[in-house]
Amino acid sequence: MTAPTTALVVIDVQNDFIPAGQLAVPGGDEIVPLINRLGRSFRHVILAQDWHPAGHASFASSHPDKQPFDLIQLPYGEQKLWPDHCIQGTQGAALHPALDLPHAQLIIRKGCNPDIDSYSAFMEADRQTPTGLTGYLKERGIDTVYMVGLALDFCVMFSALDARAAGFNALVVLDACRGIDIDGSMEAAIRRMQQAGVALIESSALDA
Ligand code: VGL
Ligand code: ZN
Repeated sequence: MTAPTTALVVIDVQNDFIPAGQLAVPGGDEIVPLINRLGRSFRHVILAQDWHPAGHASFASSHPDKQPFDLIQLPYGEQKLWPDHCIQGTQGAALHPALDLPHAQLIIRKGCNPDIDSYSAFMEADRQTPTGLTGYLKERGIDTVYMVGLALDFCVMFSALDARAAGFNALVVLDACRGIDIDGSMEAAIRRMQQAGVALIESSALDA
């Protein structure tokens, strides 16, 4: 069992992010058994769930003449556009059926504001609106967060950066993540996380 001051945060392991989903992350389903196993050694498990209303600002379909993966300018800054995904209440937004973490106590749903995206489980893309996760973790006396899930180069990275910014020790378990990897996003994500002091580890380091 890891220390009671540590938590596992499982990011966006949802049907739309696994192969055959609307925004498939290659190999996204391969990490589920490992996440289930890791989860057993954490007292505190938190799930993040991408949870958009239909017509969300991050969907290419919401903008005339735009395609998925185009970049646009929104009031809070640059936004990459995605295929419609993780629409509230749909099967695509549901957690992967093989995810087996019955002791998880909190599900943080994010990206719910129709006008603002939220890759991070801590803070929306306007960088102003907290999800409440920092307060939850602090109230529970947690100082260290391990992160796993999808996608390494988007939601996992931004969650890990925000965990550091909020003063937590942050570790990303690389073999329990998969990335989208567009336009060099994977390499850039690894570099940004290293620069921010996020520890990049393998799950074998947790078995010790
Ligand atoms: C994600 C793109 C759009 C993710 C969510 O979970 O990494 N990526 N929405
Ligand atoms: Zn999304």
